[in-house]
Amino acid sequence: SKQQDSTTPSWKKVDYAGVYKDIAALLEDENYDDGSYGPVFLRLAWHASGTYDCKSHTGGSSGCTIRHAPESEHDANAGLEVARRRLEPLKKKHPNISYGDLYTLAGVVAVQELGGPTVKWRPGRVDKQAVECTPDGRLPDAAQGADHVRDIFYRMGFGDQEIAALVGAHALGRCHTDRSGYDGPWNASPTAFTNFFYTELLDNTWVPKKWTGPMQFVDKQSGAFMMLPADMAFKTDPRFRAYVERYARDQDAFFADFANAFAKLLELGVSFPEDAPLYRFKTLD
Ligand code: DDH
Repeated sequence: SKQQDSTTPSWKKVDYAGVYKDIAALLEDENYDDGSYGPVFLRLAWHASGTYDCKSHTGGSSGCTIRHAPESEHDANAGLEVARRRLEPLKKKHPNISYGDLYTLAGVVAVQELGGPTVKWRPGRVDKQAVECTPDGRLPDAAQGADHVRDIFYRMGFGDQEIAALVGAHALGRCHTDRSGYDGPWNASPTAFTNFFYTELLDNTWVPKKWTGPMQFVDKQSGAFMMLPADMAFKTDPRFRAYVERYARDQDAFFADFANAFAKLLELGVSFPEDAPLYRFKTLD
């Protein structure tokens, strides 16, 4: 009834399994990148969430300020308008979903539909206005090493094992010279969620790329795959490396730890309604 409709919070009026399916239907496009929007959807979900500061309790996916300038224009977010534009028709189709819920759910869909683990997810984020944008500099700088990576992720409230698991997302997608300035994919199957970030990191000899672009590494043998300076920290730092060795050996351990750390990332700083259900969505087939 009308009465019920006006008292029901908007997050309860959304068919989230339906949104999941609609996002999944947007993943494939043979003319885009390696054929899937999954990697850039995942990067959007992560950058929407990774601004969290556990001391001031600011940032995170809750307000979804990543869609507003100036946060949308921070260097780290270059190229994410591609993902936002692709998802926009779903905001029209499901007007009661918040952007924070839509973008984080897109990350879950990407992980699951590209062959990764099931990721628990809850709705109920409430969008905020541009005045609440987070300051620049909260996301990691790819040019730096282990100390910087720890500073950034400890600020979100993560420990070394969780950080090492999260960076395994770099099995997916690629770097774009017109976005970050870096170039190339991390492995030969950038649209499959695997533990290849760890196996490639350990199995290859990585040498500085000879070019005029920013300092990055390429595999010595083929020159086809890349690592960021910040990625190399997971090979050179002994405490990170212990997890890298485990995840390279044991994909199930990686999937389990990634699923937990990624679900936590998407919830940083969010105060969910008490009755928000926890979803475990089924993959499409
Ligand atoms: Fe990342 N990432 N990321 N990343 N990331 C880039 C691409 C992708 C760093 C830098 C870059 C995570 C952690 C880190 C994904 C997911 C995740 C690019 C290239 C840079 C640079 C962007 C471009 O040119 O298009 C750094 C530094 C870190 C770190 O210090 C740990 C995490 C935690 C995740 C996650 O999802 C949990 C994905 C996916 C991509 C590929 C995007 C695409 O369009 O393809």
